[in-house]
Amino acid sequence: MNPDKLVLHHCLGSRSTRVLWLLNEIEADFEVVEHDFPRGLRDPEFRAVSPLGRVPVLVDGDQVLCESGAIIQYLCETRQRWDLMPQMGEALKPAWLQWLHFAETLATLPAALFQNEVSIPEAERSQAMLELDRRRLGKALNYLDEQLKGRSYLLGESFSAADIAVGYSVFFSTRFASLEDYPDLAEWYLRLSQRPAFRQSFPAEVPD
Ligand SMILES: N[C@@H](CCC(=O)N[C@@H](CS)C(=O)NCC(=O)O)C(=O)O
Repeated sequence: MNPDKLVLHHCLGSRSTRVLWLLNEIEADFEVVEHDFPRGLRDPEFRAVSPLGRVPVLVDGDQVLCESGAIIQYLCETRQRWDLMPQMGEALKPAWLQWLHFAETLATLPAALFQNEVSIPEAERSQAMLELDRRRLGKALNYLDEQLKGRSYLLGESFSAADIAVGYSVFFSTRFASLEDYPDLAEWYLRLSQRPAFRQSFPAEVPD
């Protein structure tokens, strides 16, 4: 492995897709180490890099980062991609930060539903919890739909890395919710999915 190259530990369709998408957008020089989900994440060699056994992990020389939001901000700052992240003091910076972190507020909802599906035998699942998470997911998607009314991207007319962070969460959400009920959100997501870097980063079955 070339020590000068960025290394991304990735699982297909997981939150590491955010980082892969950003790396593809900025045409960075990077290598991907792909792991099978979830078994590959238990590998002792990977655990040495990521003690919690989660992806993404980005290795940049001596720096090892393992939160997708932090990695997005780190890459924008170190690569000075102010087109993708407003600088401190710019009017849109607070909104950018808010969306970057909202991405995880949203992603935890499909993540909870997914965990239920894969880790808990059907008879032991709490229908009340599932219903609560489904309702919370609908509420978060509705909020996003309202915020996107009259704008092309989260910050207005310019695409930014906040669209990447939240765009991935919407991709994950479509496993449990239809975007048909959220027209402005659906249009924005379609716009994102037409970007070449999106297509390079997601599994093949994303919408046309
Ligand atoms: N907040 C973290 C969440 C990372 C995370 O939970 N990743 C999932 C994949 S989407 C994972 O690696 N899960 C493995 C596990 O829970 O064992 C981030 O945004 O990077």
